[in-house]
Amino acid sequence: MDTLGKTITCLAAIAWKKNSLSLEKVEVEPPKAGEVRIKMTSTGICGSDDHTIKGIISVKYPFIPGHEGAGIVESIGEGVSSVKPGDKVLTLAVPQCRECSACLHPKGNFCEKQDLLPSSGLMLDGTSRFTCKGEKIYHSFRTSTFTEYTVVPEISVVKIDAAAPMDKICIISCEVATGYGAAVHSAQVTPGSTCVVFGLGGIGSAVVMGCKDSGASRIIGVDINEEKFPRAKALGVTDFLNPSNLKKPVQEVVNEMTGTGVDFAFEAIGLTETMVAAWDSCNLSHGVCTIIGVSAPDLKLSLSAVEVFTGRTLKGTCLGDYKTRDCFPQLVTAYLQNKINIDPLITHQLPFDQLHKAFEVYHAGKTIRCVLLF
Ligand code: PAD
Ligand code: ZN
Repeated sequence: MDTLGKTITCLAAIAWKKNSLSLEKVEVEPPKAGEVRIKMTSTGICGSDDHTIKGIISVKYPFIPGHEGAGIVESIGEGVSSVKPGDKVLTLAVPQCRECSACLHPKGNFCEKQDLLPSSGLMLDGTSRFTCKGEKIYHSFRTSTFTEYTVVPEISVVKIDAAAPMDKICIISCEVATGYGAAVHSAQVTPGSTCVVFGLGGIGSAVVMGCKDSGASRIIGVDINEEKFPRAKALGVTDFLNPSNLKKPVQEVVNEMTGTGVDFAFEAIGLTETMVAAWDSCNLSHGVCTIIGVSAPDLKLSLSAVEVFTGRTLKGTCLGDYKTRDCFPQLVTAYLQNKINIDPLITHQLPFDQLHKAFEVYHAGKTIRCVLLF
């Protein structure tokens, strides 16, 4: 069927309000200038999607969730030059415009054209490409991957190697870049170092993989769900802590176990109490605490002020600090060349129309990543 220039009616997930997700027939308009319409092939369920559906990350309702996506370009709008119909692509929750202060800074990656903080739910021209039952539907992160077709700005999409296996590769656009990248690129974990990872879900598991690949000698994994421990052990966790079973705060236990606190701590949950615990688990002089988890916008961290001057580093990271369009294709190539093995990070795959089942297994704490296939 020739879809070029036409509105496509297809299946999509819509969050009409907080905690309500339903599969609907939606109309997806053709891409405007500088935009790309993608036929999705796979998308992962990330903790951040759960945050948007629950309203922890503030978004506009009704919207189509999803950001960790892979697909094939169906059509392009006027002026688009970096991708063409038929290209395999990844969607980018943080774009790379290559013009703003973040993109021009050698280390910056939080492009000013991002739509997370704050979220407009609209394309760059201030309009939406989705409607359902006559109502305008908002985008999320300008990616909205829980749909058979989506429209994204050209700066939010990148072409990848044509040999990439589309049923797996979607997780490189968030889980792998974020978690693996937090260890190998943001914190730059050193050989022989000690690490603690708070949260052993999708992102935390990818952090563990990055710590292990960087040669960490001890990796302490912290999670309240012990079902996560066997897989985390296979990825490289050497010691486990379940804070619910401890008689003292988890950071005290980490400090006792390591003697002086860890060299590298990571928070991959999104709770202020675990962010503070990660910070307090770090070696006072040189420990590096990397916050990955996303919390609600009104929350504040409370840290002991006198313990800040001692030399520790507190750092946040978004998508592993990678410049997304420059670096994500390289991560895909690294996977194809067997330099990173992302396969153990995917524990479940389900057809897209079983989205509700996928969220059930996610909420039951059974998954590392569940990938939906179109
Ligand atoms: P997930 O739900 O797969 O994993 C969260 C894990 O935390 C689960 O294993 C839970 O059992 C565990 N957990 C929950 N509460 C506690 C607690 N009190 N103590 C210990 N463990 C606990 O989510 P995810 O791994 O996909 O995402 C994790 C966070 O990372 C989430 O906040 C998400 O928004 C954030 C994220 N950040 C970026 C970024 O670029 N910074 C990208 C993607 C996700
Ligand atoms: Zn994500």
